[in-house]
Amino acid sequence: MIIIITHKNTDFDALASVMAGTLLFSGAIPVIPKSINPNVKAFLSIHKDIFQYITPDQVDPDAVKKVVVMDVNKWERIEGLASLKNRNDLEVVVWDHHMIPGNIEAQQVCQEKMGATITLMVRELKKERKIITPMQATLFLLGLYEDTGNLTFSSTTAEDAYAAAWLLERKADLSIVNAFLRPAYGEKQKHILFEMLKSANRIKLNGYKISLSRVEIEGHVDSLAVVVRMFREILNVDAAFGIFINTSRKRNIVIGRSNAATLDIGSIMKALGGGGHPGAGSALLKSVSPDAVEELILSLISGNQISSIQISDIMSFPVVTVGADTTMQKTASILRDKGCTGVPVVDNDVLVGIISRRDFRKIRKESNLKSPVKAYMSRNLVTIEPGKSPMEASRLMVRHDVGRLPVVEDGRVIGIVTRSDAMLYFYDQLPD
Ligand SMILES: [Mn+2]
Repeated sequence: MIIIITHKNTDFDALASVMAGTLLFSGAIPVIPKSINPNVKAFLSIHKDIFQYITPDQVDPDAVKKVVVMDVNKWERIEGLASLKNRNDLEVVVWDHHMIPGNIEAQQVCQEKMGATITLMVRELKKERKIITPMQATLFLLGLYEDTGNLTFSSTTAEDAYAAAWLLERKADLSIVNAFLRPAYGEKQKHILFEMLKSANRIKLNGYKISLSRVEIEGHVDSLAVVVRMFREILNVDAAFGIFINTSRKRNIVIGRSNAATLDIGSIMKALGGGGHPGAGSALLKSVSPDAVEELILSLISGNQISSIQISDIMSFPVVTVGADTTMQKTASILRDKGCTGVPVVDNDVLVGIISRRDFRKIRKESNLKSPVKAYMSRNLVTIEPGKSPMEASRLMVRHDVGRLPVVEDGRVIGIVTRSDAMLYFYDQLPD
């Protein structure tokens, strides 16, 4: 007997990969845990006849000769089939898009960094020229869109998008996808969201706008990640964290969501003993006070682990400057020689203005070129400190409509950050 299994709290990617597996491993029986995501539960309640499967308690472990593991590589996350772990005559195959090390030892592993495991399965289905039904295409697309946030998470690869196109060609139904990806958001969740909004604080840290909120919850609540996502969207911050305090169980669940490519929630949660993706993650903290949890999160964000890149790392220096009494003519030739579009103007080493090519438009006649630069420079100074983040720099540039920011430390100009420095930084950050 060949079985295809996946992780507890089965999501669409896991379910889709198991079902895709049945097309690739003929005769293999899909096994779906009893604990599944609320959205997946809703989907299966309608599609049970089409996507048939058995639960782990219906499997006779001794009869299993081969097991195909989807979307996971850790035994702890498998429900009810722990005894398979110790079988040394078992053939094991793992398909996974998470690159974290696991403990399921397999003879055959297909582990690649992708937005979703189903993308790896689609590659195989394509290769073997399998024909899939529109229903299957719909489920596979649900998995792909859920794990990639409709192809927007930074973990999304080009192959994910090609796989989505392939599934759409095979008539994946987007209205079904939309209906089931819509979060399970009910009265309980609404109540928690309102509580979160009441106790929300907004902090600026390391150039990011952050909001944290603590809420006490009773028992188990589904879809807290959805609540935190809505919370972040409503407050329009770069990252939001919900600390859900369960006093009766003496534990705190921390869920984070980030919209800033450079603020990796997954790595913050990993530091707290949990995990996740750059955009979303969670951790479970037992017997740690909510105060301590909050402090930990803030120190991780402000600490160097996350945004280790500071303005001083991307700025250009030494800076070309001109004195306030330099003539416009001389300034023009400096700009030309150095290939800059603007330079800071200093008076006795103190920054007094900025002169850019744009300011030369104010020149009306030839004789104006003899005037000192201070007559034409912009005195509206927007500067940045070397310890700030590139994110903060881009915000300042947008807000003040300037293309360069002198980097000032103790009143002295020590460098300059231009729009292109910031651009290069953000493009370098994109995962490959
Ligand atoms: Mn997945």
